[in-house]
Amino acid sequence: MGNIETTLGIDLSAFWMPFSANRQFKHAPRLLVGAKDMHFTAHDGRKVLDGTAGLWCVNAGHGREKIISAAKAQLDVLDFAPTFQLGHPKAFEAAQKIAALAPEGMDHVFFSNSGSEAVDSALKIALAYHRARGEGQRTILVGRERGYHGTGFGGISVGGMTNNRKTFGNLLPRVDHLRHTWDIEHQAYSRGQPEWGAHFADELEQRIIPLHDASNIAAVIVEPVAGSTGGLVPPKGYLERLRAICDKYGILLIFDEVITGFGRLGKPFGADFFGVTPDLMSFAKGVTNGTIPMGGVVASNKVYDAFMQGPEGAIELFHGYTYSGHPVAAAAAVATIDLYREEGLFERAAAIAPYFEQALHSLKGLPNVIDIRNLGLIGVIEVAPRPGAVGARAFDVFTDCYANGLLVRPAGDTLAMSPPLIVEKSHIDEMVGKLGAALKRAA
Ligand code: PXG
Repeated sequence: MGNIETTLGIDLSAFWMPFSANRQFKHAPRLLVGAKDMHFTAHDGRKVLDGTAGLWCVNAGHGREKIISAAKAQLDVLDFAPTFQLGHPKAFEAAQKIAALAPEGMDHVFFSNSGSEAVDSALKIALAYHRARGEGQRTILVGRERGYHGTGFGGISVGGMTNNRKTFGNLLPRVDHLRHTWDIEHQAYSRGQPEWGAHFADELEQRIIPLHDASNIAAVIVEPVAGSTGGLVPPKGYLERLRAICDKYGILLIFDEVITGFGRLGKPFGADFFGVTPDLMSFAKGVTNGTIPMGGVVASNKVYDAFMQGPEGAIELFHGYTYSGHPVAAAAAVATIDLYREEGLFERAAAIAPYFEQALHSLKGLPNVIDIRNLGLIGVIEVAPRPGAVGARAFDVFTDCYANGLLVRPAGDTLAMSPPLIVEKSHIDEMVGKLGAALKRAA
């Protein structure tokens, strides 16, 4: 520990790191001090290939001049302005850009500062929507096992990741969960969407609705592709069925697009990729290319219009954040979305996805690999857990890759890759080569 601290002249003790083994990290730190395009620079000057776009957010690659200069220019003009009963131009411009990118009929954007706040905002909008329409008894929120919706109390309640939930209980009182959509027996090594498993959506109509009655259910929230839990790709037809059942019973469908938004699947949103339009979409991460925190909710016109009733002077939604539509974040979002379009990065992701898929699946047959899943620029390798030590093998692969100049993301016994959309074939070859070598060593 002394080495890095002496080299960099910093003390690591004060920062209580999120989702991290603090003591282990502080004994063997991995510090990143710079980044450009596809690479981080580690504290010792080594280049580390960013196989994960940071945490699934730096979709245009690091250090993009256009975004950085837009944020700097905004700071010079207007560092902060409230958006409660006041406004500033960039927030409106950013909302307009996001709405233009979103599926048809989804023209309104509520801003938060993170994905967790985006999810909690979406859940609150769903509850308030039903109340505004005189169906205030619709308060049940339905999530899914292995879902990740951030770490707010709403998000962990509808989420389905055990470690995130067990300590904090199920704090929303009225929540249920669909089962997750992964089944190794029928789906292992699917390339893209599994053929089998659309029927998992029927649980909504066959178990959840009969149990609670549809008249009490506000919304169903799912990630189009479950990201953090290990890239669970929806079976063909699954999301379509969820949409149809929600429509039949007046239940709102929320897509949590925090990972799938802004080009990860080669389209603006997962909704576009799958051709299924939700009522609400939460987003974050790629909206500013990770430069400045920002998240939000895109609402369908149906939802928004339900609020725009009654006296004009009435506040329609008692919800918001000091930094909703922060000028610097809004400026970064505008520049980011322009950059995605100018460089055709979503199309680029779609074009290189088949190469990525082919490369990933070449790892089949390596020691302990039990499944490989992919869609767009999401790729996940699942390894068998070591007996009595869940996650240890994947963590070893992660540290081995890092030591050899590649960043991958371990979660349980999966290793996720989600490179920036500027990734080249040579980067993909390097990623798969280094990961393969680490997998062999991690036996
Ligand atoms: N929804 C989804 C689908 C997410 O993936 C959030 C909400 C929460 O976003 P914030 O900005 O509050 O963190 C996320 C976040 C990983 C990893 O390793 C994934 C996330 C965050 C950190 C790590 O998979 N996703």
